[in-house]
Amino acid sequence: MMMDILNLKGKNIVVMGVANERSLAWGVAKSLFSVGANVIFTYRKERSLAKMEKALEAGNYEARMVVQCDVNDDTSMHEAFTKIGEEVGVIHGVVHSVAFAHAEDLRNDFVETTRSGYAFAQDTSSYSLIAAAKEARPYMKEGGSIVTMSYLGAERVLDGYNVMGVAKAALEASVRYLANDLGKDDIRVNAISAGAVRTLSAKGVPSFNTILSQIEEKAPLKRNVTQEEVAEMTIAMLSKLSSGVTGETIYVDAGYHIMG
Ligand code: 1JT
Repeated sequence: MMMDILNLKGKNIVVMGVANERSLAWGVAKSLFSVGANVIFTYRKERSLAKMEKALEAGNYEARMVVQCDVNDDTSMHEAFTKIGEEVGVIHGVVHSVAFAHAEDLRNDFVETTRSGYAFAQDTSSYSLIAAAKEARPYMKEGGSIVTMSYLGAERVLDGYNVMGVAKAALEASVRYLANDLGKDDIRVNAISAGAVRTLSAKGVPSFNTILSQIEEKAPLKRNVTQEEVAEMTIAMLSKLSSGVTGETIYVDAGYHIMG
């Protein structure tokens, strides 16, 4: 069968960052279910758990495990991955689709960023990948793949992205350093730089409609990308299809980033 070339059937994949059915992480989870992977979810808020349970039920999907995990807390991260590792034995993949910053840090000029707002954005959106890699590593005994979600604001100045841009820059650099460390264990680490997709994160962005129409005008494909397209590239990066790729940032953005 076609999906056998992915080699994801029966593999244990941890998905972090489903807030609702629009989440990029939820798109990845749906694709993982469709190729027969065992999906293990982590969530922070009870509200996210409720939305996820509803989405699982609506799609008739069965999670292998659902575990609470606060990425800002070392103990919580350690306990979550210990629970997962002891239950499933081997972890084959981790999808890190987690970011947060305080609203005022996206609203005010970047120069006004506070020390605490900077630290919070970095801790939640960038350090959390390092912590996830550290905690998952002991259970990734058969090699594996770690994929995180980034955004163009990591390397370009996008009005309003501000402190998140700096956090995504650190995230993409962390992908390279983690790839170097974990390569010896046959663990690959990559980022997907997703084009703008209307998710919960995008909701608080007043200029989001403008961003979407600028992409439609300018991107080579003359359109925006979908949750499914981001999910399918993530599946490719988790799968055997990408076995020679690590430390990379892959753009799923209708080609927008190549334009001047
Ligand atoms: C966060 C937020 C991370 C929004 C995000 C994000 N990654 C992408 N977006 C959407 C976005 C936001 C802005 C933007 C373009 C896209 C909000 C909560 C914190 C984490 O401006 C050019 C601001």
